[in-house]
Amino acid sequence: MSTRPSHQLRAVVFDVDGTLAETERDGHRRAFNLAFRDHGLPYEWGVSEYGRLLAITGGRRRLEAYLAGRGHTDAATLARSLHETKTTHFISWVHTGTLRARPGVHELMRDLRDREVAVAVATTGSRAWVTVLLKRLFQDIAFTAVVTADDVTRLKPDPEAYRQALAALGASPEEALAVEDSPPGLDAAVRAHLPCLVVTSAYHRGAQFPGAAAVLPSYQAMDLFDAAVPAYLRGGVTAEALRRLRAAARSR
Ligand code: XBP
Ligand code: MG
Repeated sequence: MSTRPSHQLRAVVFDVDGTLAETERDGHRRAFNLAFRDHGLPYEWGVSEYGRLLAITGGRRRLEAYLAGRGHTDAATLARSLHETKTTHFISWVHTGTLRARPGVHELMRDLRDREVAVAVATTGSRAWVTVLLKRLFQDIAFTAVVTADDVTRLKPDPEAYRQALAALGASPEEALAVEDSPPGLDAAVRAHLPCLVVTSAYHRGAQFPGAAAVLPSYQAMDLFDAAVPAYLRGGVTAEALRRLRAAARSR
């Protein structure tokens, strides 16, 4: 009789912004501010203000809500145009900037790959820059599925991106694990019934993460990872580990 668990982990679905790299404060925020400048608009998003605006997921929606709040009657059209400019700035910054993957995440992906666990992405960021960033930072990782804002009708915290990723992977929620950094991201994963590991990022350090399977401050040291993640995860994320993660999440 085989001793293998019946449902081993088959896929890990990573969020991008905040989870794979600290892209928001000095990346997207700066690109939005350059777009305001290019379009002759008198706006500049500060670090704290931008943190509050992150509650609105999706750059174009974020812009539109902000512009509507400032009385722009053409907020939707203006947001679309600004977002295109912002995306161009962000892409050139990804190409030339000093953007780095969060310490430890690439190693985690390689471990998963070597264990034949599929690696995928579900993000509310735009495909135009997401593909560039993945290629630049994780060249040796073959992402089995990449679901972006362009592929869904509803952004996180809606579960659609995660559901699409699972469909593309051919995996059930029990066979997958989500990795997120933010409350809307966690909500999206939980609503798609995936257990979710939260690795908090700069903008979400103090947030509450009800329903998370585990919450870590970083991927950095494997010993920290081992200390914070329950022992049953260390032998691989098996069906039993996922069951226990779910039970731990429910008891929070
Ligand atoms: C990320 C987002 C995105 C980025 C900006 O959230 O909401 O809007 O802030 O990228 P998550 P775009 O990490 O939960 O996916 O301008 O391309 O939207
Ligand atoms: Mg995120």
